[in-house]
Amino acid sequence: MTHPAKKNAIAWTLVVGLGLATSASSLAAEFYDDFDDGNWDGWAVYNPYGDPGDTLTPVLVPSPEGWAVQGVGSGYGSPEAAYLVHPLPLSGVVELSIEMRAKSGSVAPTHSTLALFNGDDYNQGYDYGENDYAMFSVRYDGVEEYFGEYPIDHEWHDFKWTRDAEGWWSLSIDAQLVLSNFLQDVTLTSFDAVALTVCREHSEIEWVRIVPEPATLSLLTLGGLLLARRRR
Ligand SMILES: [Ca+2]
Ligand SMILES: [Ca+2]
Repeated sequence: MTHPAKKNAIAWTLVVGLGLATSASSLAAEFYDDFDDGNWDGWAVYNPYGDPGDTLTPVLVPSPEGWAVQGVGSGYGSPEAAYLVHPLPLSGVVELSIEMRAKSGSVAPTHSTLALFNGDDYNQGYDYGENDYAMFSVRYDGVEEYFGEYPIDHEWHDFKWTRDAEGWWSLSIDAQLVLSNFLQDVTLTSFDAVALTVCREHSEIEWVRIVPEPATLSLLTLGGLLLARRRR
C-alpha cells in the first residue's frame, strides 16, 4: 500500500503538472484601472474617517503615466484619505495577485493601499510611507493582522503581492522578489470588491491590477477528486 503522504505527493504532482500544462491557455479575469482617462467611473468614493455616508473628493493629478489618484489634506485633523471601492465578484480563487504602482510620502499619516474584500474581511497590500515599509494585512472577523514588512523609500514603485497554489504569499517590488512565502493563508477565496486608499496628499496610486487565476481551483478540485477516488 502506498503511504498516504506519498499519495498526496503523487496527486500534487499531477495538479502541479496539469497547472503548468494549462496555465498558458487559462484566461485570467483581470481587473485593471490606470485612471488615465481622467475619471474614476465605476468606483464609489468615500471618506473612510468621516461619518457614515460621507464622501470625499479625491484628486486626479498628472503623473508619469497620465493620471494618478492622490490623497487629500495633510497631517492629522484635516481632510483625510480618498477611499475608492469598485465591485469585483470573484469566487474559487487561490492563485492571485494584488498589484499597484504607488508612492507614499514620509510625513505621517500617509499610505497607499489596495485591498480585496469579502464583506468586512479583506487581504490588503500597503505602501506604508509613514513607517518606511511595505506590508500586507488580513482582516477576519474584525481583527486585522500585519505581515511581510519590507523597507521602502518614497518614490514610485510597482508592488505585487501574490498567493500561490498552496496559499503562500510573497512580495515583489519593481519585478524583484523581495519577500518569499511570508504568510500561508487561504481564508478568502471569494471576493466582492476591490478598494484603494490614498491617505493624504503625499500619497498617489498610478494604477491598480487584480489577477485571479480561476483555473487553479478547478485543478485543485480535480486533485481532490483524484485523492478521493484513490481513497475509495
Ligand atoms: Ca476611469
Ligand atoms: Ca495612471
